[in-house]
Amino acid sequence: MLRDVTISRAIIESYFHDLLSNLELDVAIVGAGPSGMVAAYYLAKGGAKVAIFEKKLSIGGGIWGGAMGFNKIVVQEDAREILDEFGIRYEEFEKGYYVADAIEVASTIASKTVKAGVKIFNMIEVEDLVVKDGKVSGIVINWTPVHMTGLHVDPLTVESKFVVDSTGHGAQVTQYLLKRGLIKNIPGEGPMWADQGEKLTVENTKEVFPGLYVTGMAANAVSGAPRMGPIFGGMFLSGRKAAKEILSKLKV
Ligand code: 48F
Repeated sequence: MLRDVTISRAIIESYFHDLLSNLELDVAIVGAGPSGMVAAYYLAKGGAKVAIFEKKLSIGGGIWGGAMGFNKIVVQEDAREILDEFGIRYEEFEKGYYVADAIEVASTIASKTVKAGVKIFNMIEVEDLVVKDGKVSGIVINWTPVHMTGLHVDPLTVESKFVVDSTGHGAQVTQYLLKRGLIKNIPGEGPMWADQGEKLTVENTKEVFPGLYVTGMAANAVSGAPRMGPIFGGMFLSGRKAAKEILSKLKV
């Protein structure tokens, strides 16, 4: 006979084992959108200990709905090799424009990322950063429902050598530094311009404060670069670039 309490014990022991073993990380990624998951995948492949914290119940960020709910995304030539790396199928619409099924993209990236060794904690919101001696050295986490209900409950912290702000358009994690006067300005993203937005999201992927990287739309929001809509190559390339740079710093 199945015991209800054994089911509970299995979940609690397994979950808290994972949580405890991810309290000290090489890299804490905030946000399980395309840029965050791709960064986590390459970091894990490179041997880093990495976990993603996602405030929503579902992961995937802005991938699922394609554009206007038409669940297809477009990827340009530069990023095609990342679709190949993940084994995502696509069709060439016109030279240099590849179209993929948004559901396959989100589910495949998520699956490969988890199987590469990344633990994804959903329903956990990063509400602040740990900053010591002028360097970001961890994240402050709380259950999303605590924030939603406005309950007065103190958070926990996770220590990490690097934090990656992959929170998308709001650059929510970098905003915590702005609020404290530790960085001067976050101009926010500019109006739509796919070509420039895609180039600049990769260029703007960088360490914006010691220990804090930005990727994807957060990178453009922090630098005032354009949004780009339903083309995703820049998100993937940004995640890969952040992973490469962080891996080389971790080795140093
Ligand atoms: O927005 P999102 O998909 O970020 P991205 O990787 O990709 C942007 C594209 O989806 C699209 C686009 C493509 O051209 O413009 O918008 O830059 O994913 C961001 C994730 O971060 C989570 C949020 O729920 C989403 O899943 N997130 C935001 N703030 C927090 C957070 C937070 N404070 N703590 C944890 N997760």
